[in-house]
This record gives sequence, C-alpha cells and structure tokens, in this order.
Amino acid sequence: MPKTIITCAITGAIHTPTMSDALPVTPDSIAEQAIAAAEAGAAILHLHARNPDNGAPSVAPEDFELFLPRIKQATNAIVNITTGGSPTMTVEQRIPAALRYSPEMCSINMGSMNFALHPLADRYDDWKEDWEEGYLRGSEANIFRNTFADIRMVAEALGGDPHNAKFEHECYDVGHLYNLKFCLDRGMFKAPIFLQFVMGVLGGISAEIDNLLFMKRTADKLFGDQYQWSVLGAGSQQMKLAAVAAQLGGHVRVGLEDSLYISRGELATSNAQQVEKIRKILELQGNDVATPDEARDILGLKGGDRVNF
Ligand code: KMH
Ligand code: ZN
Repeated sequence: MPKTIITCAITGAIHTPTMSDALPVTPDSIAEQAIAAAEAGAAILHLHARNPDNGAPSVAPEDFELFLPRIKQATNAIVNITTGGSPTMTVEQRIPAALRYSPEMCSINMGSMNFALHPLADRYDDWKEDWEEGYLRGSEANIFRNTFADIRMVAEALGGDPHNAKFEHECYDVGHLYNLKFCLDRGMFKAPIFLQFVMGVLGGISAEIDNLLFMKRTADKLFGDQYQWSVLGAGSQQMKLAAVAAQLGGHVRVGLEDSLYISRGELATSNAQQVEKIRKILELQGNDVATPDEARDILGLKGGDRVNF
C-alpha cells in the first residue's frame, strides 16, 4: 500500500468567523495553525487568505504575503494556493496570488456549479462581522463559475513554465471527472494528476461511501494508473470518508475549511487537532503517513526551493 498524504485546508472561504472561534482568519492565526498542522503530520497545506481587518475571504496577494514566508521558514510542508478563492469570484480574480508566489501546488476547480452555503446562515442569530450573513445567504443565487475556458486559462497560466504548479483537481461530482478527462486528452495537464473528490457541498455529490466508490470507479476507468486521488468530506462525514479513502489507497484532506468539527456536535479546537485525529486513525488501520518529501515524489512536484515566497 503506498503512503497516505494528508492535506490540511486551513481556512477556506466557506466558514465565517461567527461559526467557530478556532477558525483562523488573521494572518498570525493562519500561519500558526498551518505550522501546527504540518507538525502534526500534514504534508500539504491548502491555503486561502482572509481580509486581516474583518476575516472575509480574500484573494489579494498582499494578504497571502502576511503568512506564506512564515510557513515556509517554519516547515517543509508543500504549500498549495487556492485558485478557487471564494465561490462569488471570477477566475481572473482568483489566480493572482498563485501567479505571484508560484507555489508547488494550486487548486483548480473542474466545473461550474451551484455552491450553496445559505442553509448555514439559519443556524446563527448574532454575527461577529457584518459581511457574514449576506455572504452566506447570497450564495443561494450564485453560480461558482469554472467553464472550460476558465479551466484552460488556469491550466495555461500556472501549469507550464515558469510556474510548473501541480494541480489539486477539485471534482465535486462525477461529471467533473469527465471534464478533466476531456482536458487531459487535449494535453492541458501532466500525469500523474491529483484528484480531490469534494463530497458534501450543496450543489455537488453528497458525502456517502457509495458515491465515493462510484467516483473512484469512474476515475479508474478514465485515468487508469495515471492519477492519485484524495477525498474531502465536507461537514460531518469528513473523518469517515477520509478513513475509507485511505483503506482504498487514496489520500485524505482534513482542515477547518471543510469541517469545523472534531466529532459529532463538538467543534475542533484547531486544524492540528483534526490532523492528529486522522493521523491516529490512519496509523491504527495500517496506513503509513507520507512526509512532505515523500508526497513530492508521489505527486511529481517541482520542489520547495522553486517557489516565489
Ligand atoms: N472549499 C472546498 C469545498 C478551492 O480552494 O479551489 C473546495 C476548495 C476550492 O478548496
Ligand atoms: Zn480551498
């Protein structure tokens, strides 16, 4: 069985400050939690930025600057910069940070979709920041736009020289695997590709083991031995789907971007706590956890010395 790569997605753009005091939304807390997650066993850190004044999702390169060098100095972990930003933004708005900092990896979203967060808003009455409720409720009418032209633009901008970033292909449904196959056949991406099965977003496939098996069977059919895969279960199914994925030879993603909880009804105290939990589960079920350098080998990355931060 190959080693299992743990990705930790530190803050994202789904959850808002009211939902958990543990969600890192300041540059210091993003840096500290990312470093602790790496120390706990995460080989890859998937990073979004936040507006330092109010914790709103940000794609401004200068907001990434406030934590990227700190993380690089303190860890050997692979930095993966989002090009998903937040579902309300266009792809042109979402890629400048990746272009500026040239990370080893960045995400790429493999299809347009509803990306609905509005049911979350019904759970809270008092908001810490004035942007939160409108942001969540507005998602009911929003489309997360990732057309084939958008995908090609990100692939061309970041996949080849000078950046040579490896993509985390965010696939929120089975159709996104077919979108990726179409692009791969046209030479847009280099093998091995790294799939992230994103399960449990309202608008995408639900977080059920049966669906995971279907995603995996479809990927086997489309990509043969040319791919690595990982699972992100959004919300309550995070740990269960990660455990099953690793048993099937896949990699895992945890982190407060995807779930704020450590167990049913109990908020996680940090990203590192989730990494520690999945690491323990992996070790108990006989999966060896990959170091960052082992993850670089598995995914064919350019190396941590070839980033621009
Ligand atoms: N927020 C996740 C559901 C991205 O950053 O490109 C998907 C994600 C997208 O991580
Ligand atoms: Zn993300």
